[in-house]
Amino acid sequence: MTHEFLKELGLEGVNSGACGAEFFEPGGEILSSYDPATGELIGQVKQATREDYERVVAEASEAFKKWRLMPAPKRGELVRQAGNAMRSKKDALGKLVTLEMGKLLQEGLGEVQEAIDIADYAVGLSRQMYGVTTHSERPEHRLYEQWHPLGNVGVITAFNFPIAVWAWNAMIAMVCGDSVVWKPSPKTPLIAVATQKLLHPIFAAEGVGAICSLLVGDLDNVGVPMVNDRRFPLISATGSCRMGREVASTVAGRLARSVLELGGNNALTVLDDAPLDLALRAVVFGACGTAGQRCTSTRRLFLQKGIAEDLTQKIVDAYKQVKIGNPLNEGTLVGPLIDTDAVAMYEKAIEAAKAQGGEVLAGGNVLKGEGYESGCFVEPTIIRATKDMAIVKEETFAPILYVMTVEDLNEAIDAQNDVDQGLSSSLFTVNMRASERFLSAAGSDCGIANINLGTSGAEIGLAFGGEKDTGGGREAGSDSWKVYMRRQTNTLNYGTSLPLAQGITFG
Ligand code: UN1
Repeated sequence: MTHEFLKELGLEGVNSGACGAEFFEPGGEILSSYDPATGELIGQVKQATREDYERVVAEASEAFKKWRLMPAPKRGELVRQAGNAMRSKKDALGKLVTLEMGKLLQEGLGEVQEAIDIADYAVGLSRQMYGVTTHSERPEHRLYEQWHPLGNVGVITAFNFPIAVWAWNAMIAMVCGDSVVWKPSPKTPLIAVATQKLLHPIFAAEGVGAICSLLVGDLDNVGVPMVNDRRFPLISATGSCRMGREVASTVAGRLARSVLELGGNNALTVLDDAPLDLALRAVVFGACGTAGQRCTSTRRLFLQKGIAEDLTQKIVDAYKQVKIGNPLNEGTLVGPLIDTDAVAMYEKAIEAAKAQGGEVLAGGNVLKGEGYESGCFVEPTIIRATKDMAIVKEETFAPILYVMTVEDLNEAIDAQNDVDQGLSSSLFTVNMRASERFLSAAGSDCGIANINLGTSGAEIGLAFGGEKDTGGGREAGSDSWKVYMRRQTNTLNYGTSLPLAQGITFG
């Protein structure tokens, strides 16, 4: 099938996957990108070699020297143009996200909107990167702190949010005065190339194209060198806990910073008093949305015993209505998984759940036949489970929901927190004491804790990220920007003597 919007995005033939000061022809192997819904080839990208990596990083480092001196609001002006460029191509970019990644068109468009939102946020931020001043204990001295650009930021993104998570990092890092080198997932290279083609000219026109760089390439040529490279004072990586552990230890080994956004095993709890219609919709969106491939997808459901049977039945009934198919088609609610490896993990998790005593209440099958030839479609699945089952504590990047019954909120909080990951969590209740308890220091241990809405679909205005094995990183809004800058404490003596701090007299 030919897709007109690919041309609109400048994707044709074999696209270059290397861009520093400008796009150039890299020397690596050709990477093919397939539509997970149909198995059809969408496009191809020529990957970067180790030499291409060197060229781009050298150019990014050079561009940083100029970019860091540009006044932050001026940098914000270019980021404003970047946001507008994405706005002008929202439709085409959203369709490409859907085509290449497999999420619904509504979600593809929503993801591009999230990238636009963070660009808008970054523009305002470019005038608000405040440092504090305070009173010196010494006479005629002034104390203040400044935030300076940090350097090159390596941004390693996952397939599931192929543009928004890059934008969370890139838009903020850019107004902070950093160079951004993007290593996208090899599963979604085209959206990265299209975004780069769209935004790079804005920076190139100012002679700083390489502050917005791209390297499509494998681990050996790009990923591993980047994580080890002292020219990157910050690596921001999204992906599995296993990947995150390697990034964390390597980056820490060279005493640099990492921002990690790793696995989640997000729980939603519904108490007896909860608004059940809201809970039902939140559960279905949270567990089935993006075919369960969000870091924030709902994976565990704790139901208080009074409503457990009834709500479980309603969710099972709702799952029967969910239309599985091509995500570009209207009416589809669940698209494909990213590839057949993901399907294999789905099957493995269901087998494990059954072996550990779980009971499949809905779904559980890989779909075959017309419309499902790519082999990537699976039924969203509900499994009645117990909280001590080992599989319940693992993240499987697929639409599998484990349902468990609890006595009360305390039991739910304990069970919810009794996993390695700590990204997102939700409680449904109208009881003020219960909600405050859930949000208290003795409540949810996650980076995100919601009341009466689902675990996924966070806004960009506050920080996004999680605790424990989720990696501890924070991206997007609030004061997440600080990690992209270096803090300098300044003490200034405008007097004629040299008093020492702490009252010390010397000589
Ligand atoms: C992710 O899955 O990596 O909160 C990011 C959400 C989205 C971002 C998810 N705004 O579900």
